[in-house]
Amino acid sequence: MFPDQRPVRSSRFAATKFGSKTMSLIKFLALFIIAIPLLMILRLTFPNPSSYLKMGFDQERTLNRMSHNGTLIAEHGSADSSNMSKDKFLGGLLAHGHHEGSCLSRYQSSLYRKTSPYKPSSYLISKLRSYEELHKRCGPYTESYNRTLKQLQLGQTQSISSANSECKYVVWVSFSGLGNKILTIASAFLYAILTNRVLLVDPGKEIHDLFCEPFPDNSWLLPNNFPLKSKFDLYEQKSPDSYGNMLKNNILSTSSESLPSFLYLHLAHDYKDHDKLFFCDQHQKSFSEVPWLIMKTDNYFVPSLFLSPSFEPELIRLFPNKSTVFHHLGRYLFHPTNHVWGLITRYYKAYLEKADERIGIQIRVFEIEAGPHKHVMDQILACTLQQKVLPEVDKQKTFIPPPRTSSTKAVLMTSLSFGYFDNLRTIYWEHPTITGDVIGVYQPSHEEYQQTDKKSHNRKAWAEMYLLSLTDVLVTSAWSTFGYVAQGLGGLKPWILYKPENHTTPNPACGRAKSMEPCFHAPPFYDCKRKTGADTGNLVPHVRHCEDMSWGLTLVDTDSNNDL
Ligand SMILES: Nc1nc2c(ncn2[C@@H]2O[C@H](COP(=O)(O)OP(=O)(O)O)[C@@H](O)[C@H]2O)c(=O)[nH]1
Ligand SMILES: [Mg+2]
Repeated sequence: MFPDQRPVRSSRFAATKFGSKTMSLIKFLALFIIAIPLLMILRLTFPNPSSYLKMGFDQERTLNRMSHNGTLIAEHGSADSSNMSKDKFLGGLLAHGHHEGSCLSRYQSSLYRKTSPYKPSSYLISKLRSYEELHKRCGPYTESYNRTLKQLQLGQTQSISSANSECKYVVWVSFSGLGNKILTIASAFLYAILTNRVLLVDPGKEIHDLFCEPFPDNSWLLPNNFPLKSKFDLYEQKSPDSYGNMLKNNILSTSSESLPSFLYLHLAHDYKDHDKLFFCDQHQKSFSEVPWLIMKTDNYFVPSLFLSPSFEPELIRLFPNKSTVFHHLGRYLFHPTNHVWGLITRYYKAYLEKADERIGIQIRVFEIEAGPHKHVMDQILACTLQQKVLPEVDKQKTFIPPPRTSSTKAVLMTSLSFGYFDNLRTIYWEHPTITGDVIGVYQPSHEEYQQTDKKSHNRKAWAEMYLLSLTDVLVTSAWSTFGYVAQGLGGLKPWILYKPENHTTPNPACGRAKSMEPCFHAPPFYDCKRKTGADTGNLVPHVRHCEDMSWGLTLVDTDSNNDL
């Protein structure tokens, strides 16, 4: 201790003793002066403080309860809450600059999902940011949009040299089931990125009700007064405006000197050989300057883009892990609106959150007769028991004392019918499991049949796909795009229930998917270079045939480090 410190301390002491009431008053005034501007700033930043505080409280509660990799998060959530806040933008995938309250799911999804082990590449992130810039510049009602629209309204045919519009578009036409819609929007978006086009989405009856706007500064929805909109429903395989039919009828040849202002691309499951030339580089080049491409598809056509020599290098830079295309694009594009987010979070908190393990079972039956079918129920049991997704029950005993290590498993079943769920739930209620595990079985809805035009039906379908994607282990049905969406968003390689033939349970009942990627159900089998038929599932190691559909194509990773 230095001698000159002592007087200072004693004088401080004297000051404390001196007029303590006066000091308190000064402190109070100082605090008051500091607090007023602070309160004003808070008030301006969060106009509704009660909702903000409540949101923070809810998030904290979720953090404290959620389990990651089977272990409960620390009571105060400190380690994982920093992890979570770091991942709020999904490793840079999501842009800053959105209004959070208008789309709670965008930044709250990280509270319900495990952090993805698959990181988006920095190249993908930079491409998304530059796409957002392009969309801002060219989106609906911008000057560029209005100018490009004029060409369409005048029905102009333009010379290739004068084409070069500043903004070019791919218009996605609403078509098919919700699962297909989600997969095809992602495909069209990737195509837009690869070709420097702007994606505009036909809102149909439900898009705006189900999904938040994905891009920060301008809408992705095609304006209602778009001149060709009334034709969308009429577009089909035989449409004379389609690229395939124009080629076939020699109205448009690849060496054509002039370009139409728009082309209809028919890429639906019933498309013909001329339509499939879309996937050939020389044809891509021929319509690269057409300002408006109108696309109708029910197919996840991404795997075939990887077979194009002009797209492939860019695709591999964007997705070094090839099987993560839908995983990243899906998480970037599809954020449930607040209404659907309510369906998801209430259900999750009520039935799934507290379990040690969450198991999703998605049952989609492509039979004409209404279910439930015995061969399907047998298949569900054979698959889940043989693959140890669920424990066996002991039908002889009425009670087995649970061992110390027993866990609770929440099974989320989704299906149009009630019967499969009712059956499984009854089995685990009436009998104890041999492991002592306690199994809860839950099904959010049973809508009986597809009701594409009904708002509440579509909301439930989207909520259920999303809920399935929040599970730890997933069982899906072959051929189902509903299941593909769940596996892709969740980053899960599901057990696939193989498609039953002749009302018979398949043997084996299911198999593990090689990839979390969706399957392209109707790919072309054509070698564009040699102009001859080819098995496109056998050309490169990362484009293979799907497990659930032998002629389909899917992306797989070939490196062992991606085998997560
Ligand atoms: N809520 C709900 N709807 C379903 C379910 N399965 C099928 N649907 C409805 O039927 C439609 C089927 O089309 P899609 O999503 O393309 O799935 P896919 O037919 O299995 O490929 C869904 O979009 C829903 O409208 C289900 O498990 N739950
Ligand atoms: Mg479908």
